[in-house]
Formats: sequence, structure tokens, C-alpha cells
Amino acid sequence: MDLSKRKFKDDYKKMMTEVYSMDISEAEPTEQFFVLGNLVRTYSSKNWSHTNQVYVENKQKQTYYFSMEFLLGRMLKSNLLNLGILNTVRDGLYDLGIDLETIVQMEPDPGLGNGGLGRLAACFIDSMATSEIPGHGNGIRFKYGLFKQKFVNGYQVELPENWLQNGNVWETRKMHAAVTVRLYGKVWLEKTASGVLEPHYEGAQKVLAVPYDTAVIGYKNDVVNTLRLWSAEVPAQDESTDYWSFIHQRNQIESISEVLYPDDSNYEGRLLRLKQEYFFVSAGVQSIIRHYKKMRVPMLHLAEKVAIHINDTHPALSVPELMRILLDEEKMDWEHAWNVTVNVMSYTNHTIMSEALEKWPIDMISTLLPRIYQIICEIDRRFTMKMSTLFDPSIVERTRIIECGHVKMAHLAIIGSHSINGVAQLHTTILKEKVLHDFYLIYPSKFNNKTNGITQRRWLMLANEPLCNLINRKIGNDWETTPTELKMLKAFRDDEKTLIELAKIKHQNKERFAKHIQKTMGLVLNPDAIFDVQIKRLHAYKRQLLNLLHILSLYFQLKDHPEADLHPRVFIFGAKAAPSYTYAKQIIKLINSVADLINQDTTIKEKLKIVFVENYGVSLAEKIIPAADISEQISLASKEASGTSNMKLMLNGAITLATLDGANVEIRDRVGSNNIIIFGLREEEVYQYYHDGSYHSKSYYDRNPVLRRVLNALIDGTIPDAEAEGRSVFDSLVYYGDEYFVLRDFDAYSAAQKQIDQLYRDTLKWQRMALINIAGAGTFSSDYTVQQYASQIWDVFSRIRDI
Ligand code: 26Y
Repeated sequence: MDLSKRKFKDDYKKMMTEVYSMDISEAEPTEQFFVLGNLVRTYSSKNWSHTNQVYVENKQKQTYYFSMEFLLGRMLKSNLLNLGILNTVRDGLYDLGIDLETIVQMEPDPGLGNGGLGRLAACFIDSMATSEIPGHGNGIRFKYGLFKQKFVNGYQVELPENWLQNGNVWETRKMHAAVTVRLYGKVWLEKTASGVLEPHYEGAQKVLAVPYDTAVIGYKNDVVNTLRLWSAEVPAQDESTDYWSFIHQRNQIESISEVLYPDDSNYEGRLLRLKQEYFFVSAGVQSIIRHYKKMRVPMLHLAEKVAIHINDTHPALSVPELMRILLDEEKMDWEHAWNVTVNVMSYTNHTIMSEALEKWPIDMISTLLPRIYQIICEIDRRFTMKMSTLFDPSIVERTRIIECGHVKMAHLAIIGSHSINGVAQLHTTILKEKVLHDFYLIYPSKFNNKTNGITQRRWLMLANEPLCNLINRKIGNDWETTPTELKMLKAFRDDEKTLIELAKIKHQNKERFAKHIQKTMGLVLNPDAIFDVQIKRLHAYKRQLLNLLHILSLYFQLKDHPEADLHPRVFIFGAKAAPSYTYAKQIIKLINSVADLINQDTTIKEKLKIVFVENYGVSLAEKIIPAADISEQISLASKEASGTSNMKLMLNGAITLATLDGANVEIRDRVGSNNIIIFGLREEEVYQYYHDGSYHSKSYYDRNPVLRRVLNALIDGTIPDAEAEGRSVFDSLVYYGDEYFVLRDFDAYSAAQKQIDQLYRDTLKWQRMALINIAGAGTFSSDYTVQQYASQIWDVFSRIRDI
């Protein structure tokens, strides 16, 4: 948008008077933030209503991205950037004596997601608006986001994250768009005069779903899409309602949108979670249908105007919910309704880990959602009948939705969608060949790959302005909207001046991060050290332990040979563990204890430091990533579906140290083997071990003296105050089979780390690698990812520009 500095300053002062009736000089940073947020809203509001109007007038097909999680991060700067007024506003505020960076910190970071899946959804809505795709988010307005993590004596403690405490300047409550969601009760079918079965309900609990809409602003293109998050409320009561029963009911209902489940990849079959899933799915589908009906297009054509995307299985109940509406309310027959539903729905799988696959006990589903359960049974019956005539009975048995008293949500999503995709090439191949092989035999053409992506706006333009400025000076700024243009940087691979500038920027970013750590943790970091970063949820399969064991081995090397020629290292960890995941929490405690041991040992001359940041999330990621030299992507091959921090780190010039897992494979293909450090077991080797059962972790302990010493340190009192945790981890690795092959990959990992130690000393060579990584990162922009979803799955194209 066009905005002069003078106009902005006038607007800002005026808004300050309107909202707080005070002068800017009297306002606190929180108030300064709130006023700026309000002003940004007014700046985007015209385009928001205009975009919606154009969508309606053109009857354009709309995509709705259904996701239990949207891990948005702070929105002020991102909105300013996308409106094209970031610098104007920064300068204007400066003139008014206000520092933009200070007020940015006043915004709560809405943690409405656990990790990769939730952050992907946030990148996607940003990219859809930027790519002019009519695409909107649909999710839950959790009152409490992911818990706030504190370390007490090295242990993770979880505190509530009350992000809405001071209000949310970006949202608009849309009471007129509220819908009713029914839970529990009884349902039976009765034949009507015309012979069709009609459902009758009795005694259902009604929940009012109230939408809160947030503008999703496209990058400098006047498009504003919508993120709709639903809040559960008590419907209006009639006068006979007893006061206490009302209070009871209110507590029950409001608990639905109260708190995000803090588990990822570890499913627990809790009733409240099932309620949450049906709640936002039913509200979302109802509101889509209500909107569609205004267009007066026959319901049979729904799939020409609407695409619903199921982000992992959490919204899989969209399938029976749309069927319910088409059958019961729109009176469509089964075949037509099914055809429409399958054409509307598409599904992404984000994991092959069996413990993350949702399956609900049938008693639970049939009690909570009686009509939905009937429909699921009928989908299952028809699927089984049809497939029995075409496939081997054992295949049909394995692919059914209902099995052993449970409803399998992945099966429901697959059968009910026209497209099933994995999130990286390797992951999709594993789905087709192993995990979902039976379904691949049945529906080969439904399967496809869409490699994940990240938005370069948040992860480069906002997080790393110095690097952006350098890039723009070298190759111009076309890459902002055509990120593959970053490849032009390759022309500077042998330009010493550019490489030195890159090194300087990295150094500045490291200094900035070091300052932050000194301020928040009191730890002094040496910016000349290698900053080695592993930031992701704490999970055994991600193998933070492999990193830790290697750190211990370096520590002992330095203890034995204080003069050893090691380049100084700072190991940076950021990770939350699911509160119920004991093993992950033990690893957190162990890392913190090893950090105490190493950070306090003056005999190793500051050569090693460990920083475990508390409460890792989007805001911290934005600080850490630009300062990273090494990106640790060391999951056991086959287990990480894609990873996305790998892409963010590479975009910021970190060198990837990785197994050939998830999107690491594609990163290697992009930058070439010389510009990435690959080590460890390959996916085929892992499966071979599973097949022949020949992995015996204890033999690595017995035979490898370095590893033995490191492992013994876990149980011999070397590590302060972590006996129980050390013992548990030791036993899991040495005696209980080492499920994720940590000991098997230890030597390969150590060798790779040694190679890095050498490589880093040659600054030009290192920065050349960094440059090639930045130049190759454009392919991993979520702009391209959503464009592929749009053309290959959703069949929606931008037509905004045509009018
Ligand atoms: C069932 C429930 C407990 C559950 C909740 C959250 C299950 C899974 C999750 C979240 C999974 C997740 O974040 N997966 C990650 O998705 C990223 C985006 O596709 C991938 O990059 C990453 O490899 C994968 O672990």
C-alpha cells in the first residue's frame, strides 16, 4: 500500500487519541503496540472486504485448510512487511521517539501449535495469500496455547500460556456467523413417505461455535484471506434453565476450546480431544456450506467451488460431517453425496510413527457422535463390500476403517479423500511402499508428494535483515516473489568480497544472539565459536541424544588433552517435551546437567559451551536461526517425515549436518554432496535391520571404548545430579535395544563432526558452502508448495487479477 511517513505519523497519533485518549509520550510500550496493531488493521480492512467481495462475485473456488494447529508467531512485523510499509512505519515511529523493535516484543506469541505441523499450516496461509490463492485456515481458538516451558533444577516444568490475557488485536469476533455443533444424544432413522431414511435426534448437547477471524495479508498484492478460529460457547438458554446446571454445562462446553493438547506424534485417546476435533470440523464445514448456499449453485457442484484440506488425521471427521450435511440436510442420496465428498477432501500425512496414528474406541465415538458413527459404519461397509470383489481379503481386512473396536482415522481420511500426500519425496515413497502400501495398491493414483516449504518472508526477510540487504545488493529483490531467483547468488561463489561479507553478517547475528543469551541466561558465548544448532521437539527419534553423547566425547577428549586442537563450539538446543513423555523429559534433564558440568568447567578453556534455551518457539527460532553455523538434522533415517527447520537454517546460511531422512535428501540433491555433511544409516539399512533383527546395541558399547566411556558417564556420577535419568537413558541404549540406532550411528556422526571442525577453519570455503545453501533454498519456499497443492490437488487458481 502507499503510505507516506507523514501520513503514518498523523494516523498513529490520531489512533492513540481515539483508543487511549492520550498523547504518545504518555503511552507505555504495550499501549504503543496495541495502537499500532489497530492501525494496521484499518490499513488492511479495505482489502480484506474487497478480497471477499471479489471471491463472491466471481464465485471462485475456495480452499479451506483444516488444521488443529496454526503456529503463527507474532504478527505485527509480518503484517507490516506484507503491506509493504515496514520501513515507513519504523522510520515514522523513530521520529515519534518510539523503537519498533521494543513494541514488537509486546505482542504475545500465539503458540497454537506443537511443532512442524502447526508451523507448516502458518507458512501455508501466508503463502496462499501471497500466491493469490483463495485459501483460508480453519482451526480452534485455544484459550491456552502450548505450555510455557521453564527449567527448574534442569527439569522441564510446564506453565499455562495465557496468550489472550491482554486481548488479541488481530482478531474479529463474528457473532453473526456462529453455528451450532451437536454432541451426544440419541439418533434413529425413520422412513419418510417418499421412502428415504430421515434421522431423528433426541437429547443432544448443543455447543455454540463462535468464529474469530484474523486477516491473512498477502505480500504486497492487496489480497487478504481469512484465518477462522472457533471458540466454544454456551448457546442462549431458555428461562427454565437451572442456574447450577447452566454453570456445569458452561464449564463443560468452554473446556472444548480451552487448551491445545501438548502431544505431538504420541496419540492418547482422550474424549476431550475427540470433542475438539469434531467441534472445529463441524463448525468449519457448516460455515462453508452456509456460505456456498448464498451462491445458489446446486449442492451437487460443491466440489467445483470448495476444497477442504485435512492436515493430518486430526480433522478427518470432515469426511462423515460433510456426508451428514449432504445426506440429512440436503437430502442427497448416498452415491452422489459420497462422490461430492471425496472430490472435496484431500489429506496430508505427516508421520510414519505408529504411535501418532489416531484411532478412537467405537464406544467413545458412538456415544459422543451417534450420527457420525452411523455414517462411518456405512462408509466402512460399502468400502469393504466393494473392495472385497476386487482385492485379496487380507488387504481389505487391513484397510478397513473399523477394526478391533476402533475407528482408524487415517483410513477414514484416505478412503474419503481424492488425494493423499506425503511431505517429502522419501516420506511419500515410504508411505507408498511400506506404511500405506495396501492403500497404494487400492488407490495408486490418489498418492502424491508435496515437499514441505517455509515462507521466506518470516524466515529471511524478517528474521535476518542484514542478510537480506546483502542479497538485494548482489542480485536485486526479485527473489522476494520468485524465491528460486536466489540461485543468482551462485555467481558470487568465488567472489571473496561477498564471502567475507557473508561471514561478517553471520558474525553479527551471532553477537546479537550471544547478547540475548547473556541477558536472559547470564551465559557468555564466544561469537568466534561454531554455533551448532538443534531446535525441534524433543523426541527419541530426532536423536538429541546422539548430539549429547558426541558432546560428552568432545568433553572427555579435552579433559584428556587440554591442548587438543578443537575449534571452540557452542551447542544450542531448543526443545519442548510432551508433558507425559517421560523419556523425552529425562533427556532434557540430562542435557541440562551436562550443560552445568561443561559450562562450569574452567579447565577446558571455554572450548565447549551448551545453551539449552527455555521455552523454544517461533520467536526464539527467529533469533537463533540467523546465528546458526550448523543445522543438526540427525533423526534416524525414515523417521522424520520432512523437517522444516532444515529449510529455515539452510536459507540463513547454516550448513546441514544430516542423515538422509525427510527433506534432507532433497536439500542434498539441491546443494550437492560437497555442500552438506551426510552421515549415518540409510533408510534401506534401517529397514534391513528391522527385517533381520540383527542390531545388537550392546556390542557397540562393548567394542567401542570412546562410546563406552561416554555411556558410563551417564551412570558413574560424572554428570551431576542426574543419576536416575542417566541410568534410564543408559539402559534404553545398552540393554533395551536402542530403538533409534543411536549407538550404531555414533562413530559416523563423530567423524562428520570432525570434518566440520576442519572445514570451518577455512572461512572462504565455509562461506562458499553457506552461499550455495542460501542460493539453493528458494526451491523450498512454501509459495511453491502451496502453488503445487493449488494446481495439482485443490484445483483452485487465482483469478483476482482478472477483474
Ligand atoms: C495425534 C496427536 C497427538 C498429534 C499431534 C500433533 C500427532 C502429531 C502431531 C504433530 C506432528 C508433526 O508436527 N509432524 C511434523 O510435521 C512436519 C510438517 O509436515 C514435518 O516436517 C515433520 O517431519 C513432522 O514430524
